[in-house]
Amino acid sequence: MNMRSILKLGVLGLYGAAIGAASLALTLTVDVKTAAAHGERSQEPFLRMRTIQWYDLKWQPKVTKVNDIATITGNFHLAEDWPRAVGKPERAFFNIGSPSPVFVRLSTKLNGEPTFISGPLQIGRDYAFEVRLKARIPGRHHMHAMVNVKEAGPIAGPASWMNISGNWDDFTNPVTTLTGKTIDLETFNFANGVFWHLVWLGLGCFWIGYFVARPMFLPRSRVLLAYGDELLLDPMDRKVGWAVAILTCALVWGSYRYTESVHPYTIPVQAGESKVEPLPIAPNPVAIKVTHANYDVPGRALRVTMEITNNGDSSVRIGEFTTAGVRFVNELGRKHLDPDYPRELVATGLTMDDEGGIRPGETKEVKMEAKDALWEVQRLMALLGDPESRFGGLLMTWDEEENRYINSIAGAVIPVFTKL
Ligand SMILES: [Cu+2]
Repeated sequence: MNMRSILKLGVLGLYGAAIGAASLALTLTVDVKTAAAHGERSQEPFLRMRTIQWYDLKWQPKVTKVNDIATITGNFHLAEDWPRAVGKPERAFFNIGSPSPVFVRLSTKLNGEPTFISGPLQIGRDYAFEVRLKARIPGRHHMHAMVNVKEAGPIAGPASWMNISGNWDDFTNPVTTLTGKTIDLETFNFANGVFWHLVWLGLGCFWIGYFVARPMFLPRSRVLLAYGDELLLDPMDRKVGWAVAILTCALVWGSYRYTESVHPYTIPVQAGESKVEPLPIAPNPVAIKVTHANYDVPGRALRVTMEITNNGDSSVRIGEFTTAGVRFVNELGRKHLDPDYPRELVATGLTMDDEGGIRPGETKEVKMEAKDALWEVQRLMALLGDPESRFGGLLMTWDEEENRYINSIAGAVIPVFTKL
């Protein structure tokens, strides 16, 4: 290495140090606020529109005190038009998306069954969920229902703001063990956890440090490759190796013996697979075939042409189109809208070319328009940049007896820049 490159490296190093010092100083002097949302809008539209389709979500109550119980309930449908690019829900886990553990999740039920491990979910079917939460950290939190799908990642549903008041220090999470002892999970064996982290961290650091202090990994590896291991075999290395191996085994064996003597009755953490039957298929006299769809870019409107067949004996009318948690409603849909649903996810611009409804036995072509700035605000129309530009969502219709029918619809979207 010549003088010039040493100088160059030195200057580079100085730059690095200066940037590090500057960012540290900035963090300390500027009042850095924590992020309030999760970037859910940057999740690809096909993930939000054509995988898990959420409906009837409720967050109750929206204001709690530390230690109070809240619930999130609702339903979801697994879209028939599940994208090819997304892993199939053969192993899925229902969860809640929140900014750190602001609530403690006490229980999760899918279709009434306790679900604490992952398992398969069926495409084309529906599930009802109920999550019980205990308020832990005060603040205003954005709480999402969420399904983690293996090979697809977390698929976040709509969120509502939930407020927690009070003091974090007052939080307790008591449980009664099998032997009748009551412990507080918030603080139970905290020091023990820290102790064991330090023990293994210390041993690991010693092990790496010992070999780093001898010739470093790369020179060792080159010697090994060139001359074999004879040259590298130091009697001291062998002794240290044996000592660490014996110490590790002794620590593992001893700590297990000790734990068994202190807690003689334990059960392992449960693994396996949850097997939850989907909700029974509800009778639905409405059949829908999407024949054409386009998105009016300047007008911010999705226009869908559908052939709707009513096989029932009462005429039906469209009231809501919901996608990615955004609910487009007309007057009929608004009548059935939960007033507690987050306002920022409700759009009123749902219209039909003919509001007359579909009579029993009739097959009718309906042109629906869902128009709102939310398409852009929620960045849903980023789907026009995808190699597979398809929309998806749930279309809700009501008959004259106020029965609701839900159809999952999907289709290719063509962008247009003028009204056709
Ligand atoms: Cu959020």
